[in-house]
Amino acid sequence: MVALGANLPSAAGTPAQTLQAALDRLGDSPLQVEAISRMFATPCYPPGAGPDYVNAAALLSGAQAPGDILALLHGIEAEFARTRGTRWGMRTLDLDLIAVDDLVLPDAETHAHWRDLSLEDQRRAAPERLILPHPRLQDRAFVLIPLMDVAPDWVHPILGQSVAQMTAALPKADKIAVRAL
Ligand code: A4P
Ligand code: MG
Repeated sequence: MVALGANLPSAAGTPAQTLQAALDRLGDSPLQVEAISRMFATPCYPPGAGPDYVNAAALLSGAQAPGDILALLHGIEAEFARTRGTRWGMRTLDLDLIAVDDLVLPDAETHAHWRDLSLEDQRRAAPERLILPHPRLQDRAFVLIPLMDVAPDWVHPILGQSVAQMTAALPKADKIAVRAL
């Protein structure tokens, strides 16, 4: 499962056009695109850090190792001129690997560390190793609502909750702020 996000125009066009172009690139990659969500307009998190985002999710299949999938995603980000400046800064394209089946990487203890980080520490620290599932997935309407279109029944291997259950647990205000384009 991959989450796509953009809040700045790129050479491919508007954020929605950039996400479509990135999905086309995934279609040309060694991975198979099994399902694509609708696109959603979502308020920037944290509020005030930049323009609103367009977010989407895709379900892919393939035999690649998780690290190779992330490298492929980073390669596509680079093609769309994503530069890494501030953490949570504005971006032309962000591709996050949300989960690979029910894999937990690198281990449950490290996962708990990243999941439980205070907001302050989240701003300061970014993991150098691949963490799966993505440690913030359960908190984010802009990830979960697109995932509802492609994998509502996927169950988080640590939290034991499905995408549908995690979505139901989000604050109502977060959910109504996410609008299908
Ligand atoms: N990394 C470790 N695990 C993963 C994973 N599962 N998926 C590493 C992707 N990357 C992973 O990521 C930082 C480091 O985490 C990398 O070295 C990577 O190898 P990054 O993509 O360089 O930095 P980032 O995108 O700023 O961090 P991250 O964690 O992807 O940011 P977030 O937390 O996803 O925030 N608001 C709205 N409405 N919609 C959005 O899409 N996105 C962000 C980005 C902020 N606000 C947003 C949105
Ligand atoms: Mg990212």
